[in-house]
Amino acid sequence: MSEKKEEFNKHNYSADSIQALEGMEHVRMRPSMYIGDVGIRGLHHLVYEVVDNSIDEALAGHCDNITVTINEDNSITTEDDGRGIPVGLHQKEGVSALEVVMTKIGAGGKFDKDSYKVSGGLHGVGVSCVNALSEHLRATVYRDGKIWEQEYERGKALYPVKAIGDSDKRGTTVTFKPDSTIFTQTLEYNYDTLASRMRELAYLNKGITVHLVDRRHIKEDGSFEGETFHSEEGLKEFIKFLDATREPLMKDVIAFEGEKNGVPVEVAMIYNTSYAENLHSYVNNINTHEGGTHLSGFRRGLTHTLKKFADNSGMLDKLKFDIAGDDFREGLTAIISVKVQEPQFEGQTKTKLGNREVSASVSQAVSEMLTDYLEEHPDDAKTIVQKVILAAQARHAAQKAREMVQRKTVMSIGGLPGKLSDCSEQDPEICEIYLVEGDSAGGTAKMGRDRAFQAILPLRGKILNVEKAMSHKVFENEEIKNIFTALGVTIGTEEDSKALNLSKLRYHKIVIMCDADIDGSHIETLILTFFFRYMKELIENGHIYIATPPLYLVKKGTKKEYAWNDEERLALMERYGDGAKIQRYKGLGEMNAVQLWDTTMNPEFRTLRQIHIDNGVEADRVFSMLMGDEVPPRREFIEKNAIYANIDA
Ligand code: 0RA
Repeated sequence: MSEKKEEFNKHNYSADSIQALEGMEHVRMRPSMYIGDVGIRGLHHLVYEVVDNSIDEALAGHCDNITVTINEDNSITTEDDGRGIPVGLHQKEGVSALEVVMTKIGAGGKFDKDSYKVSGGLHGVGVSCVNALSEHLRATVYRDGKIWEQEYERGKALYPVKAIGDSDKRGTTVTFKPDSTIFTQTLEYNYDTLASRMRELAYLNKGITVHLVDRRHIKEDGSFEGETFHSEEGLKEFIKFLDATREPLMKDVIAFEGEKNGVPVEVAMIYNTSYAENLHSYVNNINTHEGGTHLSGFRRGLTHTLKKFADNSGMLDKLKFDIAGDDFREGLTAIISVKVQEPQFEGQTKTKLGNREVSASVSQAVSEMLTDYLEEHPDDAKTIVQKVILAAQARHAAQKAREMVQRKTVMSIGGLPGKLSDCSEQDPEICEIYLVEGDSAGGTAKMGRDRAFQAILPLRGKILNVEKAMSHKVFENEEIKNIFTALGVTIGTEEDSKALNLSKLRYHKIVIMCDADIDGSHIETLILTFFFRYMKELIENGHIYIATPPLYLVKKGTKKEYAWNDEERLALMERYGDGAKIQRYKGLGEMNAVQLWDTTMNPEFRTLRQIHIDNGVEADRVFSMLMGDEVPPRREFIEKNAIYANIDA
């Protein structure tokens, strides 16, 4: 009996360790299953994963400071002042708990600190995944008066955990270098990307201090580039940051927090003079792009509460038409953050919360807390109802304009915009459309293109700034109507008046081609803003690109080459030596059709920049800032030319 039991245990133990090994091997074989992708996003994901563990420690009340350092060699160091990962013997595994946490997939949850796990979403896969995907990782734990250390290569421990000194500090430090055989696209960290995540974490978890240090850049005073993020007011300040360039309709941000049926709910919101709805939602600190039950719960609670207020106010008495759900959210910027014990993430990018029960919890919490708030702030209540009435009126006007676009699109089978030079192929998969600034460049592009699969739509000058226009104005705009018709995109279905219908999309590559100067980049941004606000799914599905025309032509005799920036120009001039001639292209119009094809349109040689939304919250802020009323922040931003850093991964 006892013999048998021992054998059973032995067997079990070895099966477990084989599983552990397989787990780590599996991460290396199928990294995308764990971190989404092995491109620039996945690379940054590694940092978020490690930091999430420190945030958990902070949420459990044991840690105040987190420091993330980008080292000179693009390795990352994260430090926290938490309790330190336990280093004692792990009974079941027979090695130190630290080694288990670092080398066993899914071990993080084993030592439950009753925090909110994020299983299923992209985060929460465990720091062991980061270890598996790092060519080297060093874990240092300050605990029980000692400094403990263990190092790993590609997830394998190099030696058992050892004490390397004494210290009265507490905390965990992890330094990892992503594996170049896995992250083959890039190993370089983007400061802005990390900064916006650390800022977001500081707002979502008030009271915690997050330092970001970039040791790759030394400032004039000898210190390193970096920032410290800390928020005392949390979401309230997050809203102020997001809406900094919008004009508020109320004195202060509406904010409340509470718990309903075991679901902690935090909301901050404000109405502004714009017409856009900006709702951002989080579950366990993860941005839920695709929304889900918490967001629908928020919408329901908001609509229900405001409708009740509006009805009771008597302000709706003279209104001739009904108020729709959308009307309550025009000009609304809101952040909703919930914590869910066992979140189920669904959707294409696994960023949609599926837990049914959360919807009622959030809706009830919002109804109760917002009712209290409005009773205490009658001025705000009145302002909101007035805004809602205006929105309802505008919606009726927009409905009419939209029906016009619709009719035109439906009629236009064979009735495409006159300015469109279509391609001859029919298969959207291989078809491309170039949206070109100005008729003259449009003409050159038309001559230079491969008409089999490339279509050209010239756009007249500056297109409408949709950020500042009510939606019926947008749908009435000629250029925008042309874009809808040419692309074959319609809006509005039976259930949802704003839903996009992309089933008849005529081109899978939509390329914005503008001059490589300030005006060109402004127009580019206007067009991107339009796509972001009105056809976001096209960006999300990877259909939107930016063409990159060269800035210079360097010539000597019969030799000539193009340069896309000053660095390349200087290199060419050096190579060509004396007598090299430089032509600067001030616009697409200065290139002839052959040059434009060679440099910018020929798939063999061109570089297209695919637009991604790296961080939806940041993209929202950037577009409202770039296209809003306030000039100084825009100028500063355009001068820094950081837009691509934020929206183009
Ligand atoms: C398991 C148990 C305890 C803390 C941690 C893990 C922990 C993990 C990480 C990862 C980064 N920083 C961290 N800090 C702590 C609790 C141990 C105890 O009860 O003392």
